[in-house]
Order: sequence, then structure tokens, then C-alpha cells
Amino acid sequence: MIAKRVAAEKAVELIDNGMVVGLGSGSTSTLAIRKIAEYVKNGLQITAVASSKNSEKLAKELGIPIIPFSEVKEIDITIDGADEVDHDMNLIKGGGGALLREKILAFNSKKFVVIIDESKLVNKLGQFPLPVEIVPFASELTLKHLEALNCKPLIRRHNDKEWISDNGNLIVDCIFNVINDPSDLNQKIRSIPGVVETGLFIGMTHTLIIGNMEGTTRTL
Ligand code: ABF
Repeated sequence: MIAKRVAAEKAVELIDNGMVVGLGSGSTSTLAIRKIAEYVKNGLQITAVASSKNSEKLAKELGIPIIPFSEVKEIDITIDGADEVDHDMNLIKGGGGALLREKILAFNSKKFVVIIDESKLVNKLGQFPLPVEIVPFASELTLKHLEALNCKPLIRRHNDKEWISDNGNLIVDCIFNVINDPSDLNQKIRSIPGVVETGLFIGMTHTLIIGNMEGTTRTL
């Protein structure tokens, strides 16, 4: 946890007064949200938008001012975690199921800061099953097309039921083991009707902050 915490805290130092801040999801982002709340209590003036219902709830409980997206022209900085990161700072995200909202925030941010512990760094993406958000309609057909891309697609389940995203969709975890061309795969998956979004974040990361067990960070 220390590695995640130092990465999260380093990222929060990048926030200035007056900024619109995008809040990520997951355990590393939660540490960032808690730190932001401390700064807000001590006088930092920001507004924020969240990438999941869970993060929004937590931020509100901690006193971070959440504003509706209708009031946002652009997000100054979004701080979010990742499941895997390669040497080009491409990511797999969506282990927590919030990949669509996370990608919308990242896309609309001047600065997208990714915070990880060093265990998330990989030579090639794909060990972590790639989450893909799909609409429930005709999901069996969508799954066949995913399978044709050489993966084993599994619909995410929780308590014996299909897990439903914040957007009312299904998440398919696609086991590839190795993804040789993440950009090409991202395009191929996104061209399947029924697919809403993939957990591949290609060329979106501006800053990567890596925390380690010694309690120090490295920024790329
Ligand atoms: C979010 O949280 C997700 O995109 C990713 O699935 C997850 C990272 O997990 P954690 O921060 O809990 O290790 O950022």
C-alpha cells in the first residue's frame, strides 16, 4: 500500500487552486481522493468530477466539491490508476469496471496523470485480462467476434449474476496473455458493433508516477 500511497500523494501535488480535477477509481485513486480532501480542508479551492459512482460518493463524503459535467468545459487534471502499463505508457484499465467513464475523463483532460505501484509495469500488455464494456443486447454475438480476435472472453459476474457497469452495460474480461499491437487491437475491438469501449488507453498518458515499496516515486 505504501507504493500506491506515495504515487497518489505525488500526483496530488500537481493540483493548483482553481483547477477542475478528474477523480479516478480503484484503490490507488481512493488514496489520491483522500489526500485531495485533506488539501481541500486546508484551503485548496478546486471543483471535481468523478469517474465512478463510488468515487463520487467518497469525494462528496470527504467534502470535495463535485460539479455536474454540464458545468465543465475542460478538466485541468485527471489522476487515475491502471491495471497494467507498458514502456510506451499505454494502459490496461477497467479492472474495477469503470473504464468507459475513466476514458471519457482522460480524453477531456489537459493532463492525464496515471498513478501505479511498480508491480503494474510490464514489457507487454495482456497478462491482465482486458476489460471491454459491451451492451447487453445480443451479447452472445458480440462475444463471438471478441473470441475471433484470439482471446478467451468471459462475461464478468458477481454473486452469481452478470456484473452491471455504472452505465448499465456488461463487462467482458478478454484473456489474451500477450497483446503485441495494442493500438491495432483497440481499433479492431472498437469496430465490433455492441462494443461500447475497451480498457486499452493508447497514447493518452501525459505523466506516469510509479511508487515503490521504499516509499519513493519515479515520474515519467
Ligand atoms: C482503476 O482502478 C482502474 O482502471 C483499474 O482497474 C484500477 C486500478 O486498481 P488499483 O488502483 O486498485 O490497483 O484505476
